[in-house]
Amino acid sequence: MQGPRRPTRRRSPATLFVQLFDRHDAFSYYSPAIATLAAVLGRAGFRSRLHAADVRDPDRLVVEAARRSRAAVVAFSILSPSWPHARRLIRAVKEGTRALVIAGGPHPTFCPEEVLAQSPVDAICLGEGETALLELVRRLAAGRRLLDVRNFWFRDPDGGRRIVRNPLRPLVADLDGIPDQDRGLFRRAERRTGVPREDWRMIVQAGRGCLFDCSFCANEGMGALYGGCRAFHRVRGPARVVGEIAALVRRHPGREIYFSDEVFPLAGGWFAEFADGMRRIGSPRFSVLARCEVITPERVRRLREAGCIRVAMGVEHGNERYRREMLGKRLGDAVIRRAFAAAKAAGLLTQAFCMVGLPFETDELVEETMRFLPSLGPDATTCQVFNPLPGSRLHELCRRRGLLPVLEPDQDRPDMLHLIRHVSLSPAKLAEACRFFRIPGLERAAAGS
Ligand code: B12
Ligand code: SF4
Repeated sequence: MQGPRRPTRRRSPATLFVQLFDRHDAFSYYSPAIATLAAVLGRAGFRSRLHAADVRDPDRLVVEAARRSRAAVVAFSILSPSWPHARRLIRAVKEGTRALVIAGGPHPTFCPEEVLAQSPVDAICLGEGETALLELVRRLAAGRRLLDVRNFWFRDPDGGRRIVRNPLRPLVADLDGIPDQDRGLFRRAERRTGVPREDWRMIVQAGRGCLFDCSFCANEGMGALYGGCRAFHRVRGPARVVGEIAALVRRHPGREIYFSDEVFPLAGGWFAEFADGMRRIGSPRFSVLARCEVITPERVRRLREAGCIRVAMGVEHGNERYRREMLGKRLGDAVIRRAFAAAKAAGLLTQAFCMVGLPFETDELVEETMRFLPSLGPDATTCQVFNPLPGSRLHELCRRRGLLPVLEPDQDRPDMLHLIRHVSLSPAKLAEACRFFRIPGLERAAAGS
């Protein structure tokens, strides 16, 4: 490859990870992917640094960070909503440094051609990154050829149009072999940006993937890469998960652990072993995400005993038929009501997720969501304006039906908001729903969509 400096014998090449975030968005900032990849590199003796790039920061800050850290590799982890922001920064780093610029995460995985066409990135990583990135950095340190590292697609090093598309390597078979996240990497960045997001560093995962196939979610796209959602879905050993939590709780006593598994494994022997382990370490506070179908009075009782204080469940929409047919969520109103009632009866706080501004939604359908969600009596409701996610069936539907937002380079939205075109929903109703569900900062944008 052209560009990166040859590493010296004494110092291994440093990787500067770039975390894209929006300090006004509560969902932003901490990336378990970066913390995991940095831990893998660290265990092998390679240094990592972090630059937290707020959407409003001037581009030169990332260039200065790359120069300051003498990074041989500048690595972006990109979710689709932050792609417009990422590609600007990639361009700046390519123009301002000689580092090898790479990108991974859901967006490069689902839109590899677009990422290569719309930015001067040197290489992108598709799918899981642990072993691929480690091999890339090892080869760079040894001054060896990079172009055939599996999972990576490389831009032609001779500056031509050719792309080297390497095949995927197998999935990590044993998640327990992956080291715990390097959460300390985020500490310095937090000080610099002044964003106190200590809590977000408590994200733990029991596993990867999910066995359902909702049409708005990228889970199916990830499964498709690896021969199906079943193959992609893996869980860590319960003892390993409890061990990570015990270490976190020792360091940050009293803080809440967030399981980010989209469907926490509540059934069978896995959960029984996990719950025993959690009780042994004093049942530290944690929260989970769950599907309503798997909630039973017995399971939520055991969850509560294990230390769980909150369960969040995706309701998504107030109209059962729309939920089933458009969103691919075969979940009846009665099942949802039972799940919320059972969780409350067990003494858990409940959180409901839903969306507005969905494809072909009407004012009446949005009103149904505004009626149904409060009727469940959740302790919190998190509503989002629908974002068509590459990797999901609904993104494909929006593309085919001409509903995708057109984002020209000069229209990059700093707020990472990508509203689709609506054919049957009035801007006034969308704005009203944003006010109703207190979606910060979005009602003005929705009214103008
Ligand atoms: C934890 C999580 C979060 C966390 C952390 C977000 C973050 N910045 O990482 C929080 C709660 C903050 C969050 C927020 C959001 N999230 Co989220 N989140 C997840 C979740 C549940 C797990 C991701 C994770 O950490 N996995 C563990 C790590 C180790 O694996 P990984 O992320 O898959 O990364 C691997 C590879 O992708 C690769 N990789 C990743 N980055 C890089 C970089 C390099 C250089 C390389 C080589 C490799 C590489 O290697 C990693 C290890 O194998 C996934 C769902 C899922 N099951 O994947 C959704 C998911 C990533 N989120 C998603 C979305 C859309 C969001 C939000 C936009 C939601 C919203 N509307 O507000 C926000 C965006 C916030 C932001 N701008 O960062 C989508 C992304 C889809 C897409 N096409 O981009 C997903 C896939 C869920 C979905 N519904 O489809 N999220
Ligand atoms: S939305 Fe949740 S339950 Fe549905 S497919 Fe995605 S991860 Fe699975």
